[in-house]
Amino acid sequence: TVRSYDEIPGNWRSSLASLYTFWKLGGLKNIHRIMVNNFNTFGPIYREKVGYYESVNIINPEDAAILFKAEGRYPKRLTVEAWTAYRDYRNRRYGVLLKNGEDWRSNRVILNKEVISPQVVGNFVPLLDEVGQDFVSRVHKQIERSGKGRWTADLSHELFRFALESVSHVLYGERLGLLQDHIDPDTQKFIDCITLMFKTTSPMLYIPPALLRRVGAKVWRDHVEAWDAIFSHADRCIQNIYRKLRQSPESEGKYPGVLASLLMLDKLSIEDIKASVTELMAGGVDTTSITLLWTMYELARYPDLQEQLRAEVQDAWASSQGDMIKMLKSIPLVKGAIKETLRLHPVAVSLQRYITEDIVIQNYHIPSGTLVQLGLYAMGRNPQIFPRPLQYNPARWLKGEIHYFKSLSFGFGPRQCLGRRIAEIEMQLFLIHLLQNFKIEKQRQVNVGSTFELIILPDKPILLTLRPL
Ligand code: HEM
Ligand code: 2DC
Repeated sequence: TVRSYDEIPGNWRSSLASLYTFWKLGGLKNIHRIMVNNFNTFGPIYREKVGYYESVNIINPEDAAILFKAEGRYPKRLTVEAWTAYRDYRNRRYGVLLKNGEDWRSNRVILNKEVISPQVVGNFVPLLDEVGQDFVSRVHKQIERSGKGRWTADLSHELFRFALESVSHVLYGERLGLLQDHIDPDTQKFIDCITLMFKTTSPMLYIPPALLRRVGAKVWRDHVEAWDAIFSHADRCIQNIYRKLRQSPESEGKYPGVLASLLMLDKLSIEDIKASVTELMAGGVDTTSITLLWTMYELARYPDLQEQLRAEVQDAWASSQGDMIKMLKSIPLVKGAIKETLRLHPVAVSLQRYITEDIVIQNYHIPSGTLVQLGLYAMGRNPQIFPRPLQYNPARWLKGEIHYFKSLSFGFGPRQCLGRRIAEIEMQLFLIHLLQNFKIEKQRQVNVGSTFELIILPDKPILLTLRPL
């Protein structure tokens, strides 16, 4: 017989007990490890109440499948209230990230066509390839300048610029020029504000932003300042394209970028387009850059694996003869490496849905309307799900076996990451060019852990050395 909802294990009855584990394990910055700990204590399902929201947490791929089958026609995630509070406060429209219901769906369907459908992603390849090549040129230049035949640096800042340059090229069909030496201060501010925006969001998962706003708390003020800078810079970029398009709508058959395509399509209001394009621009910076940084870190730790990937890339290069679309079809190990990075270092600590029908998971009844979270970080490190989980092994994604609900780093279904294809192509092309040009090395002793600042980040700077082959 099925056990009742109230029998689900967990500290949910006693907020004090959960607060205690939360505090003991380092709280805020450790959510991912607290979740691992909770699964170890309670098993594959537990109920919890943290801050102002209650949820049921699951970890198994088979249970994830049940969850996503019950997500309904308008899948809804946990609302990040800091983000909606800012939009309400400044009277700015929600984009696809924050919309729900029919409004979300109608916008998303149109955006899908321009951002993630197979018919358009081919257009992104040359744009992203160009940025990848420029990154390599920039590294060669830095190596030359150093006079040491190598370049050692915390590459995160370089990767932020690379990522913003990449996503902007796709969105606007234009280069911003972020891989040159001089960077415009407004753009640097935009980059810094995205990081600040994420960082100031996480405390507000636990303390309602409305409250923080009323007492004039610093996190709220910083958060508003960050979003203000993000919106004003994105507005300028969007306005610029809009103006050009009105002056000369002819684009001579050249792919004009996502924004111009959406404007010409004329199916979404300008305000809706602006809101979603701003979200895409802001969502395109820290996510791919940090994933690439982790990948370089892992490849530096495993030099033999790095050589294997390089060999794959060189073979693919020889057989595709510069046809990048063809090339991208023959690098399974590089793709496996990206999946493997995201297994160990996911951007999102969890995936969540409000279920729209009653379900049974681990023999417990869960009523419709409940917020159910899949612990993505915990799942990626669980030995029952991924044997020898701490080993970075891209080949585990190659074998003929099916990875039923195990590859969920970008979410699932109609509400999955809208930037997924941009992110994947951008990261694949980056790694291709990097591996073709440089050896990646790191200092031996240093081991890097992770910290939670809304997204999962390295807990210390990662110093890497790039050496020409
Ligand atoms: C949503 C992961 C890069 C824009 C999401 C979600 C995840 C995710 C897990 C939630 C999906 C769900 O609930 O099922 C990632 C990862 C990235 C990445 C791992 C790179 C390594 C990007 C990029 C962009 C972007 C480059 C923009 C170009 C978005 C947007 C949503 C989203 C707009 C909300 C979609 C909606 O609610 O309909 N992402 N993301 N992401 N992501 Fe990404
Ligand atoms: C954070 O408990 C932890 O892709 C919370 O590009 C639950 C939660 C809800 C939504 C998740 C968020 C977590 C992590 C960051 C995500 C976000 C949805 C989209 C966002 C995963 C897991 C992200 C990084 C987007 C951000 C776009 C934004 C900057 C405009």
